[in-house]
Amino acid sequence: MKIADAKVIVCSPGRNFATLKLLTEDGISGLGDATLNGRELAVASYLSDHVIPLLIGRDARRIEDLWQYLYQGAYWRCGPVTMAAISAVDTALWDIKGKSLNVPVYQLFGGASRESVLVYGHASGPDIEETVKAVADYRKLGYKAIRAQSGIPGLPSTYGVGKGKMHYEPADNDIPTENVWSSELYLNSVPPLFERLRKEFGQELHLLHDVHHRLTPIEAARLGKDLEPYHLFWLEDPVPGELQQSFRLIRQHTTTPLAVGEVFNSIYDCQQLIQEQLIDYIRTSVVHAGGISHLRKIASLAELHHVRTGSHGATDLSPVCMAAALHFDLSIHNFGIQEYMRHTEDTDRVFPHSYSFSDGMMHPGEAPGLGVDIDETLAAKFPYRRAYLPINRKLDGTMHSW
Ligand code: CS2
Ligand code: MG
Repeated sequence: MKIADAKVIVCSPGRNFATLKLLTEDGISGLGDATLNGRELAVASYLSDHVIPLLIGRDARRIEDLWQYLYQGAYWRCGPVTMAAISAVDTALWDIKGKSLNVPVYQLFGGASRESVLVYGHASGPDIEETVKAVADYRKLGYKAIRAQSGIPGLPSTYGVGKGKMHYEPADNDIPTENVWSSELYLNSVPPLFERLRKEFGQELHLLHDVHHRLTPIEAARLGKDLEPYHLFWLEDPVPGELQQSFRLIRQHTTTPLAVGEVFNSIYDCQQLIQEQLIDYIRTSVVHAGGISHLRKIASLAELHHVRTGSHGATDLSPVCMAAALHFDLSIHNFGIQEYMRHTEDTDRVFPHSYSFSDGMMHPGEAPGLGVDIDETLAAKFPYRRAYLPINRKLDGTMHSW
């Protein structure tokens, strides 16, 4: 089953997506998401200029060998561009394998470990009361788990607080928007938000919060401690994740569960975090951490150490990634939760899919392969538009992590 053709489709039905499409000599096609928010064309070029020439004529059934060929063969290991490209190839090959055997991809990984997959969505508002309303709207849709972010009194804008009601798109400009940051103002604003949310919604609803890597370890420890009475499902990305051992300090001070990993590219980025049980949830995604094959290795390491998964699933992860994530989530034992931010209607029309949402849970569907397609004619009507993620500066103008 040789790979006969391959191409990268870049489109922007509401936001930019880069998608790899592989075609075998038997006429089976497979899709992989290659989207790297704000740097989409770098991955498209990596695939078109450096990977596709290596794929033509190779056996599409040898997924692990092709993964190692691209990973070890590049000499230059890891990094978001390389790993998004490898992810796309890996995902497309699993899609082809499922279709060739006429089974949904999750059946290739031991079948379903659960009936459906718990997901969470983002509720946000400019102030606490608007955030309460946004959480209520998500509850009406059936969500059992909701991430809550609120504007910070005294700061004009904050990353993570969406402008619309149900959609959230942080890449908003053809030069980066600038947000202003103050850890002091932020740390004072978050506990009252969750106090209010618990008062309004009781104990049953799962509540999550994303710090977006903006605190120091001791600040994060304070926040985790202050939030303990409100029993968060998790506190996400409390500090920049590069220094894995910095989580030791946070861990010493708080029982609030910790989640990290949306910007990680490989198992080596989270090895210490998992082995020392410094986190509770690993958030690596199919598209940014080496595809389904590599994500399964991360999940296996995590399972040994009682760490569960909680894959990134913001709007910039395409429906192809969403489908792949759901097959992965349904099959592994140590699944925790899946992030699910809805795509625009245009995106859903460009990528028709078999996955579905009902009562706060999702299922990948029973279509062979991933169960997602791309309408190339429609995709061509939405050309690429340069868009960047915002940046963050402290009140005195110093660049800050967001
Ligand atoms: C966020 C995302 O979903 C999340 O948890 O952190 O908004 C993230 O910042 C974007 O996906 C970046 O592309
Ligand atoms: Mg996040």
